[in-house]
Amino acid sequence: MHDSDKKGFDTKCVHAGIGEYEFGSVVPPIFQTSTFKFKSARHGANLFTGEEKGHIYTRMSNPTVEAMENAVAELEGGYKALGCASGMAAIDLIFSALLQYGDHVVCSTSVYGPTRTLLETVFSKFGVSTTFVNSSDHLKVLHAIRPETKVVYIETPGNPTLAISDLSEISKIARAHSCHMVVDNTFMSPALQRPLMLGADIVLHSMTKFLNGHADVVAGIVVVNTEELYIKMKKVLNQTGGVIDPFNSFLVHRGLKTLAIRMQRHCESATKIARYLEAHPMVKSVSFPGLPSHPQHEIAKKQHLGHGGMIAFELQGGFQAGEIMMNTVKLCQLAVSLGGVESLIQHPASMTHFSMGEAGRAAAGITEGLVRFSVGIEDADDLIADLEQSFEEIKYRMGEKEFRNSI
Ligand code: LCS
Repeated sequence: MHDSDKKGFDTKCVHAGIGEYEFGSVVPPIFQTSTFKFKSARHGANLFTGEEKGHIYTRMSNPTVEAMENAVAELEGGYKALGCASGMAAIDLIFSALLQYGDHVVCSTSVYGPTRTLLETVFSKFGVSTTFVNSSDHLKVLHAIRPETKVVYIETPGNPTLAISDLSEISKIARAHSCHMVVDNTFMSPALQRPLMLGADIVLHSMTKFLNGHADVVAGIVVVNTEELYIKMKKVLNQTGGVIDPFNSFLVHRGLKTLAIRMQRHCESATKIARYLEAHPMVKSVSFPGLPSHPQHEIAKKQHLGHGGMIAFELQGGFQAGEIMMNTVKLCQLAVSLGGVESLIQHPASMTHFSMGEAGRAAAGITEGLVRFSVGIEDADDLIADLEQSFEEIKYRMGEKEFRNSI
């Protein structure tokens, strides 16, 4: 057990990855440098052979980046982490490091659109095949595994439907078939779900979302549970070069300090808003893991420490009503991305999941009228008031009669 394992999660958020610095600086300095001077030719050579420890070149390692990586690894309970240029760069790193020609992947159907597209259009070119399954039914994962399956890739809650997959059950299946179990933990963050503790081998994040939390950085991270996996990933990252830069690392590290309290507020507000939406006559259905009506609510209770800040809902009045809502909300902003302090609303079928195509979306349960809401940390009552005035606009613009007919 690490000494830090004994500390509470909120304490770890504030202190993880922070060391002692020059001038007594409380905050890690930003080493905004591409390269590091050697003391001598021998010193440079020793750094390359590994006989001496130190930094050589920022694509290989950088102290500001390492501080942030150590913090995220500690929060996830992993061995080490690798900062990447984006969430997609993190996903690409995992597949590039673990797969080769002839290998097979089992992947959740409800994943961020470009994750599916990456497997279908890029990795397929290199002879990697993928079976997409509704991983909310863990037996579907089991039945999709073939002798050549190397990776089981799960996103839970899935983007944008918020479908939940049982991580303990699926990791048992992956282990029994010698597959690496990879989990995209972007929607929950380690404050609410720790996949490595539930049997996963690798966790990744789009740190663009909750980990940074302030909508001002694009970044990703891969957290691994063994030294062997770390060495494998590090070698590939060094060759492919999709690393995070020092300034973005600094910003993410700063964001991590408030992760626990931000997530607490996201959870409280999203629960209140999900209940409001579920009771609203103009809402057809609401998907939020914390509602008893969520199909996998029992699994969510088992593996979440809170149910997050993401809600998906379907309006009565379908696409047209959705379009009016997006054009009339005032406090909630119409934008893709999620997990920031500000509330964002978007339409997956025409935006984040457009690249999946209609068939892909249908298989993932993404209806044309689905609205995705990333609940920020504003006053929940202000957000509800904003939605309410938007519902009034829908009624007004569609006309009571036309609205009823479209239901
Ligand atoms: N994984 C999940 C679950 C995501 O939601 C995203 C981005 C990524 C990975 C990729 O991360 P990125 O490269 O953008 O840092 N999701 C987005 C979304 O739903 N709207 O805009 C981006």
